[in-house]
Parts: sequence; C-alpha cells; structure tokens
Amino acid sequence: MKGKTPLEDIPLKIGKPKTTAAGIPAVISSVKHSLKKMGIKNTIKTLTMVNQKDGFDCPGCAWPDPEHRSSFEFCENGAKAVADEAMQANVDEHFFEKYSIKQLSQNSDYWLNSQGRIKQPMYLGPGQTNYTPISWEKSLKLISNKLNAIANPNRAVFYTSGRTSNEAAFLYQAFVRMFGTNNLPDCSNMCHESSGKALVSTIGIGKGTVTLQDFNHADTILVIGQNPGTNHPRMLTALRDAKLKGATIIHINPLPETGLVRFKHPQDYMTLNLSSTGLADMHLQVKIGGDAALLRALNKLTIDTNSVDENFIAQKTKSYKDFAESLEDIDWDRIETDSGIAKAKITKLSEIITKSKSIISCWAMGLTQHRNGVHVIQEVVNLHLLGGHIGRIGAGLCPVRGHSNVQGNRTVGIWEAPSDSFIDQMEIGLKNSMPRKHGYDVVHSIQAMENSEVDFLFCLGGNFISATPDTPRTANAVSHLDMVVHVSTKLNRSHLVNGNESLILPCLGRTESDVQAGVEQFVTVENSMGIVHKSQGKLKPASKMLRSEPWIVANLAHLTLQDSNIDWLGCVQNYDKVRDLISESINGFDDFNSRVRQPNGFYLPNSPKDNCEFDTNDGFAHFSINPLPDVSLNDDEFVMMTIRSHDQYNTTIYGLNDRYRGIKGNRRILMMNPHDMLELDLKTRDLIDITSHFNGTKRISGKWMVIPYNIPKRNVAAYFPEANELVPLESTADISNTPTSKWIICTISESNSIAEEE
Ligand SMILES: Nc1nc2c(c(=O)[nH]1)N[C@H]1C(S)=C(S)[C@@H](COP(=O)(O)OP(=O)(O)OC[C@H]3O[C@@H](n4cnc5c(=O)[nH]c(N)nc54)[C@H](O)[C@@H]3O)O[C@H]1N2
Ligand SMILES: Nc1nc2c(c(=O)[nH]1)N[C@H]1C(S)=C(S)[C@@H](COP(=O)(O)OP(=O)(O)OC[C@H]3O[C@@H](n4cnc5c(=O)[nH]c(N)nc54)[C@H](O)[C@@H]3O)O[C@H]1N2
Ligand SMILES: [Mo]
Repeated sequence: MKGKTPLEDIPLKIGKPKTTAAGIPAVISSVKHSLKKMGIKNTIKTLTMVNQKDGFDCPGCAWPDPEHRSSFEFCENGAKAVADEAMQANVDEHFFEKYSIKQLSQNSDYWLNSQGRIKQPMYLGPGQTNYTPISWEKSLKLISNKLNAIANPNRAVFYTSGRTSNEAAFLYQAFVRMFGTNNLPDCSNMCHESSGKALVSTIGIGKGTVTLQDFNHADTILVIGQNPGTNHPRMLTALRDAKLKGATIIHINPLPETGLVRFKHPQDYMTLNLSSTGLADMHLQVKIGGDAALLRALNKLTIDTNSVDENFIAQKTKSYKDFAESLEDIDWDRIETDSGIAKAKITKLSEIITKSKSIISCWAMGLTQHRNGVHVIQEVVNLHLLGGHIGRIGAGLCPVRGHSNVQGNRTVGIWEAPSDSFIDQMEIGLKNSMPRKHGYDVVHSIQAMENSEVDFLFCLGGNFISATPDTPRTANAVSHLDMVVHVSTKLNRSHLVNGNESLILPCLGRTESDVQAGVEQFVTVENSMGIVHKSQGKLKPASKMLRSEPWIVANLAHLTLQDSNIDWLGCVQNYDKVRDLISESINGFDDFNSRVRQPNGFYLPNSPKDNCEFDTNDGFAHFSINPLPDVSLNDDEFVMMTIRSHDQYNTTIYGLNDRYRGIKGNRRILMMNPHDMLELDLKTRDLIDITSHFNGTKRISGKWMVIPYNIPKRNVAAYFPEANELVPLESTADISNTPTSKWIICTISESNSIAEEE
C-alpha cells in the first residue's frame, strides 16, 4: 500500500470491540501471517522453536516463559514478530537502485517493512539519491575513520533498541565507553525509565519484585495502564491461571481493553475445552492521567480503615508518618474529578485491596509515559508498602517490560547515566578506565543534535526517527549529522533520514543460526522477571551477507580502538568469552557460562524479592509524598494518548487492523467519546486536524478520521508512530525525562480549517 492514497479513499471498517481475547481467531491470525511470510515448512519449524529451552527467545515481548513449557509457547503477536523476521532478503542493491530515498520516503511504514529483510550493507554518500552496495570491510573502515577523526567522543551518540542480546549490548557499551563517552541512549528512555527511577529511589532496585509463580498465590492483581491482550498476550495465561485459583483481577485503564475482559487459551481447543475465562472483576475507567488521584485515594482509605501492616512499616520502611500526614486533608471532589471514578467505586476497590493478603501490581506505558510517570509509580509503591505487599510470596511490583531484552540491555550497561559503583566494577572487569560523566538520553541526544553538538549517530537496532517525539523536528536534527549508521534487520523510516553519509549494516535476527569459527553460538537475554536464559536461533540466515550484532560491534571496536587490551575478535569466535567478561564486570553473573546452560537459566539477585531487603542508602524502603498533577484542561482542549494497535510491533506495522478494538483498514484515526463528537458537531469518519500545544508551541497534524469510542470525555487516542509528530520534544516526565506519549494536550478542528485560516 502506498502512503499517498488519500485517506478518504481507504475503507475504514468499524465493528464492535471484541469481548474475548485470543481463541481460534488468534490461531488463524498467527498462522495466516506466518504462512504468508514464511511458507508452510518454515512456519511449523519456526513456531515450534519459540521459547523452548533449546530454541530462541520470542522477539515479541519480555514476558517470562513458564518452567514447564508446552510445545506452543508463543502467542499470536509473537508469531507475527517471528514471521516478520523470517521474510526473504529482498531489500538488496537492485531494490535500492530501483527506489531513490525520495521515492521510498513517500511510502508508508507498512510498505517499507513489508519489502522483506535487508540483504547487504548499503552506503549513501554526500549528495547521492540512492543507497549503493558496500563491502563490510569498507563500511567498518569508514565508520572507524570517522570516529577516530571526531573532535571529542561526546560528539558521538550510540542508541540501542531492546532486542539486542546481552552479549552484543555488553560489547557495545564496553566499546562506546572505551571510545570515551556515556552517550548511550536507548529505547528504555522512552519506555520504562520512569519505573526504574521510581523503584530505585524507593526500594533500591530498578526492577520488578515478582516471579511468574507469585501470580498463582496472589489474592488481587492490579493491571494498570497496560494492554496485555495485544502487547503481552502470554501474560493472559498467567492471569487466567491466577483467576482459576481465586485471584481478583482489577483493570485500571481509560479503555476497556479486550484482553482483560475474557480470555480463551488457543491451546484449549486441542483438548476440546471450549470455555473461556472472564478475567477482570472490575474495570475502573480512569481518565488519562487520573491514576495519581485514584492511588492517593486508595492509600488514604487503607490508612483510614487501619488496614496497614504495622510490623512491616516499622521494620522495613521510612517516612510513613510524613506520608500519612500528607493524606490527612484529601479533597474528594478533586479525586473524583481528576480520576473520573466515583468515591463509591474507589471505596469498593479499597475494600478488595485491604482484605487481600497478597497483591501484585502490574503496569506499563499507561503510567510511565506521563509528566508524573515517576511519581505515580511511587504511589503504587506506597500502596504496596502500606500493606507489606512486597518481598513475600504472591505479592510484589511488576513493571511489565516491552522489548524482549530491554531489561538485560540495562543490566549489562546500556545506560547513559551509570552509577559510579557500576563503572568501578566494569573497570575492574575490563581492565580499562571509563568515563564517569553522564551522557545524553534520547531527548537530550536530539536536543544536542539540534544544537550542533553531535556529529555522529550509531543505532544498534530500532527506528530512531519514528520512535522518538516531534518527528519533523527530530528528522531535521538528524539530517544535520555528519554520519548516521543503522544496524538493522528491516527497512524503516530512519534509513531515509540521512546525514552527510549514511550506512545500513544488516544483521542476523534472533531466529537465525549464528555460526562463528565453525561453531553454532547462542546468546542470552533477561526477561521482565530477572531470569537470564539462553536463546539460540535455528533458521538459515536470510542472506549470506548478514553478520551477527556481536560480530559487527567487535569488529568495529577492533578497528577503532587499536590499543585496547580486549581481544575483540576472540570474543566473536566464541561468545563464552564475552560471557566470561560479563562475569567479571557485572555483579550477579558469577559462573555465568555454566549457570546459563541450566535448562531454565538463572535468576539475577533481587534483594526485595529474595529476602525483603532494600539496597537503599539506609537499607529501608521509602514512602514518598507525590503532589497530584494538574490535569485540568481548557474548554477547547483534549488530552491525547498514543497507543499500539493489535497489528504492530512499535514502529513496525504488520497490518492496518486493530481486531480487538473493532477497527479495520485504517490507522490514521482518532478515537473520541461520542458525546464530545456531538458537542463538536463531528460525525463518524469526518476528517479533522489535530494541533498539540506545549508551553506556547504548536504542532499541527492534518487529516485524521474521527471515530466514536468508549473512552472518557475529553480524552482521545491515536496510534503511535503516526501521532509522534504531535508529541512535543520538551514535554517529558519529571526525573526520568521520558516523553509524555500518553499526555498530549491538543485542540481539534475540521480538516483544512487550519490551512484556510492561515
Ligand atoms: N504485539 C506487540 N507487543 C508489544 C509491543 C508492540 O508494539 N506490539 N511493544 C512492546 C513494548 S516496547 C512495550 S513498552 C509494551 C507496551 O505495552 P503497553 O503499555 O500495553 O502498550 P500501549 O499501547 O502503549 O498501551 C498502554 C495502555 O495504557 C492505557 N493508558 C494510556 N494512558 C493511561 C493512563 O493515564 N492511565 C491508565 N491507567 N492507562 C492509560 C492505554 O489505554 C493502553 O491500554 O509492549 C511490548 N509488546
Ligand atoms: N508516541 C509514542 N512513541 C513511542 C511509544 C509510544 O507508546 N507512543 N513507545 C516508546 C517505546 S515503549 C519504545 S520501546 C520505543 C521503541 O523504539 P525502537 O526500539 O527504536 O523501535 P522499534 O520499532 O522496536 O524498532 C524496529 C526496528 O528494529 C530493527 N530490528 C528488529 N529486530 C532487530 C534485531 O534483532 N537487531 C537489530 N539490530 N535490529 C532489529 C528493524 O530494522 C525494525 O525496523 O518507542 C517509543 N515511542
Ligand atoms: Mo517499550
């Protein structure tokens, strides 16, 4: 499909949102996608290797695998991710000869991705219109020459997306730091950074504190700001099992997401079990940004009903008294207005919570991508500290990570702001000195590019242009760079926004076999619950010219850092050597090579989970006092959240449908409350323009189709990445600097009215 088709000509079908997630339609959908992209032989071979002990880790999401696995340990969207990677390598020199950058830019993200895998390294020189082929040798030489000529290492930025293995990420951060900078922004800056910041300062570790087993022992599970039916489908199995054991499930979300209504495990059909399980016992349709008010009220009610765990508070926490005092004069009118939930319903939820022996709270982007992302997660922590719901079976905090190895990437050093103790250990392990000065995160990188403080951008995976805010502004910043390098599997928009010179280095994907020095290698990943395990690709690589990420990074490091004392090339010949270096450089990885060969891998140390201890400065968990955010809107304003459809993986668009939400055929749509549509005199499918406002600045995005949806009044929703041009670069969360992709103030007008006015 060409991106230029007028929106009015694209058939948009609107049906009723589905009431049951997964089931037979999910099986059909996964197989349909897989067959189309891989053919029958590869479909069977591939899908039965996903998440098996000797297979590869699903590149879909970071949800952990159960200890006892079935032969179908994948979900519909995991199958789509796998099939998408297993496409043929059609993006080759002929492809780039046929299409200029300009022509490619006119196509949609969906079209770009559907062209297949990138086959060979490509180069775009100054003033050139088309990429041309280049050898590996020449491309690495060009890059290392550029890096060695750079005036100051801090003028180079090295981005990472969270699919990279621990081995590649570790080598990468070692190379970048030995090169001389901590400019290591990553997708996490736009994702769970708020969770990390909130958890480190309150419980002393930036990770969750539960395991999959805990779900079987929880009385109540809160799912806040998350859409697991689409983004973590295997989590629904854990919720169903918990539910069958008697857990109460609470869903807090402006949308009634299908995955949390009813669930039918596709595998049950094999045993002729036709029943489905209702999941959420209660849906609180909170307004966008209203969670802080709701959580404050829940904390207040917990204290007022004397339901706190006094022993836990006395022995394990600090600042309880101040926290309790801060809740004394709570304003119930404001709580109801800000959250959109009536006091009676909040009280009912509080009764469930205060009666529960063990609570788990799960959350994702609905909490993190807000101005108060850190504070609102600290409010969740407060709730757990009040009831002692941490560090014991069936209870704990569960930030549900996105990319399949984003947590591992951070563990092994992908971080622009490493602590001194982390660098101390890394220096001992690698016998090299490393910079201490913190580098740029994603937003700071873009600002530095804009201010001509950066010349060079290297991306280990991801789609920098489409995933970051303020698309035209970011594209403009990137286009002033001297060199832009992408290590990628598939074509995306970032390849079309070029510096003076640009390179695409095509790499092996997770599913493909990686042979070095004649021996099959495996890599390791860490899932959302801190388990490190093996992942070994088995498929024949899409092209002979692909190289593994560790190979690319190590060869570049070898060329660039001539006098380093690391045997980069030796590391590539045997990834065990990388793991030995990790053992020496990072706590928790002792005996890495033998422990990771155990069938289910191993847990990294996690003091709150393991023994209810907190590695904070004083050894106590901390209550925190978080001011309520101002969520008021002017009369003509709406607040927009940018969300994922059921047919995409971040910026990779698999199709134009959002099956569970009943939306088909078009992604440039704005979901709006029907009463708001009436007030604005808008009919379904009317074309509108959206203007976002931030601190006196505006961004305008034309021609969106409005549709009625079950969403709170004055709240609207649009799909990411199309709506990223409306996300203001400077609108970021306090402390974490995460773009507020779920809090964008905008006004809406009929299409063309803006153009006519101006
Ligand atoms: N198939 C598939 N799987 C994926 C991904 C993918 O794109 N496709 N992406 C991966 C990645 S990197 C990530 S980070 C995760 C993302 O997983 P999610 O966080 O589930 O993804 P989003 O679509 O951003 O959805 C956020 C949810 O938060 C809700 N929400 C928005 N604002 C608020 C709010 O103010 N309060 C509350 N309570 N809820 C709110 C939205 O209605 C939506 O249901 O998924 C990972 N898995
Ligand atoms: N408005 C808005 N913006 C958002 C979000 C939002 O909710 N709303 N979500 C944010 C979040 S949570 C995240 S995590 C980021 C995601 O940001 P990114 O991680 O940068 O984006 P992806 O779309 O996951 O990257 C897709 C590209 O990765 C490459 N790729 C895939 N597999 C591999 C591999 O194995 N190796 C290599 N080297 N490359 C590979 C392919 O070329 C593909 O085109 O976006 C953020 N941006
Ligand atoms: Mo993410």
